[in-house]
Amino acid sequence: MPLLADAPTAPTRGTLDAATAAARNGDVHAWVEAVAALTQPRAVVWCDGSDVERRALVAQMVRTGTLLPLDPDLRPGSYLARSDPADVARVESRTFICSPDQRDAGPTNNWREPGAMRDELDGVFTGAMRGRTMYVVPFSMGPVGGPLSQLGVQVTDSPYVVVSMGVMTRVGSDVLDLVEAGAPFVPAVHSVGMPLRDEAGDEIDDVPWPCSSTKYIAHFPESREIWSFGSGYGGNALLGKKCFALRIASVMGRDEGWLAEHMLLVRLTSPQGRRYHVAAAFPSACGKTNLAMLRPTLPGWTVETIGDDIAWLRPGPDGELRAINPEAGFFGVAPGTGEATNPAAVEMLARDTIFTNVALTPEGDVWWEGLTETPPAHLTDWRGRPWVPGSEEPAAHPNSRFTVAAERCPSIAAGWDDPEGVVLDAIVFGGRRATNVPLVAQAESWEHGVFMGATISSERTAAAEGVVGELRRDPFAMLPFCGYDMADHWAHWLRVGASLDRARRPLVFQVNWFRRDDEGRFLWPGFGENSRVLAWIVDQVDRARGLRTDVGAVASPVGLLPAPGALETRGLDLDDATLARLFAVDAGSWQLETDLTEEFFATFGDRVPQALRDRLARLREALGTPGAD
Ligand code: GTP
Ligand code: SPV
Ligand code: MN
Repeated sequence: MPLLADAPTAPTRGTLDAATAAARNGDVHAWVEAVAALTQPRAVVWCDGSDVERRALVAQMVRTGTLLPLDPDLRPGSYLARSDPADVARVESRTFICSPDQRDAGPTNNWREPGAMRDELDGVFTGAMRGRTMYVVPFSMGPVGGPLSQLGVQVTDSPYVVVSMGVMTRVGSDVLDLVEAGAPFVPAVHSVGMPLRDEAGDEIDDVPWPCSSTKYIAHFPESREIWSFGSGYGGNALLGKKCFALRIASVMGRDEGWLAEHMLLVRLTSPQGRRYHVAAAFPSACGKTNLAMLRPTLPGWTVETIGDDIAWLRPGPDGELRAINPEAGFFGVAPGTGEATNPAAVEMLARDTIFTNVALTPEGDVWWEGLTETPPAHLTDWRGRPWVPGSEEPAAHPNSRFTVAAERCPSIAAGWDDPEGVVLDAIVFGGRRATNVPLVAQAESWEHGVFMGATISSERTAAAEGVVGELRRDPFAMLPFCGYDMADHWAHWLRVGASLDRARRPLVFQVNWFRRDDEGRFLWPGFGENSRVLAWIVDQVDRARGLRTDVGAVASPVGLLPAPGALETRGLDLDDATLARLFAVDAGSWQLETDLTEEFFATFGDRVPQALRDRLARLREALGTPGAD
């Protein structure tokens, strides 16, 4: 027994624990009071999500220089925000999963012991909002009150975040009514971490984009809490998005039998008028928004948008898998968005959009790399500096973004926000791979599909800090977003699949738009031409259902590939050699991939489901032993 004198002194903590206790009791008012006692704002404002409120906040941000109004004739209702140059992307190294047991966070997350993290957060949040207004934002992920929806309340000291949350989620007093009546909610606390008064009460000057060099994006899966400090950037600060709708929701889904995924959702209609719903998971900046808004080049097909980033999937009463887009807007990558690549997005961004870190034209409009082929002769770059064509750095930050309401999307599907969701026919996994991975392959079974998802690797993009282009594993495109052990996530997928009706279970596919030739050029034209791949995917759905009897696929070691002629390539400027390269499966390189997969699996220890180990063994067998021919 330790002597009393040796016992560690209890940490002197402020009121962070009081906030947690109030949230656990479901008392939103006590929670807000406790957060205010901790962060010491000058005022507390309860938001109702109204247009009057939005206009007032926008006007205030125009005065403080946070938002620059664009020319109302060129880009009505639209604004440009320039972030601090050091606050432009998600900070994965400062993102924490604070589960009581480290094993539950798994090897892919930064884990912190919850008590230790609470102590640290208590320190940084104490007085963090001094001199600022604290806004209380009640929001719903999914239609308010829907059977697949969830509620949250975010407090924040950033008007940019309030207005952005109003676009990206359903904010309103109807949500607060539900919460006050006892509906469970996810408590989410956000501060930019730059108080306007010091401890002595002396004033500190504000800046257009306040943030802190100290950052915390902390999640407590057990109490479903989110605490975010120091950043104003999308995924770090709009807490309904990655923090709630993926990290916390994935844990809810694990416990309740559903799935929260980094997926777009589309409805396809064939020339015969048959409708299909497809969900696709690609890592950040790997083409979800583009595929979600695709304008098919194949005659007679239509693609309508349901969601572009997050989908919640839940088994329905008849053994089907239902999906909703829990968001209400799009926070999309600007660079690369142009008339030739994504005309629907260009049309969508014509008005009522907040742009962050794009370039400004002398006329008061926006520009980014890829919007037009020829850049304007003079621009102001994303940091506010003069820019001319040929300048060393890009005019827009590579991770510059637009924030716009889903309703603005010209391809938005009728009933996209149906609270019951849509029934999924196919699930697609993808990544950005210059080599090896074929344009499209179909999984032989649900288990094989889970193996495909579990083993995705992709070249890094600018959506998060890190070296762009570096290859990394990004299982289910959820590496930075799964709130629990990734291998448990795979086991959960196997369980959910087993609970579905076999005949109604979605088919699973893998795609790669990014394979390159020896000169580094993309082999596949991508964008609207991806409709050809989608058409093959849903043709395979028809074949599985006995609606077609022609041969659609041939076996390969890595899955079923389109049979000769089954993928419509007429009208494409694509020779047979290029087509062959798009589907080439090189046994030697794939043997190396399987070695890497084995190493990757080993990092999860015994939590990797046996079904996935079996699939790896089968893949090796199918590839043959290297050298033995
Ligand atoms: P997050 O919002 O970060 O999750 O990204 P996302 O997955 O929605 O990616 P997005 O659709 O915004 O695309 C990112 C980049 O990839 C853009 O610069 C696109 O132009 C480019 N891209 C998208 N689809 C294709 C494609 O089919 N082929 C090629 N070559 N590039 C593509
Ligand atoms: C992503 O990085 O996957 C995004 C942007 O969609 S963010 O909201 O910042 O996560
Ligand atoms: Mn994303």
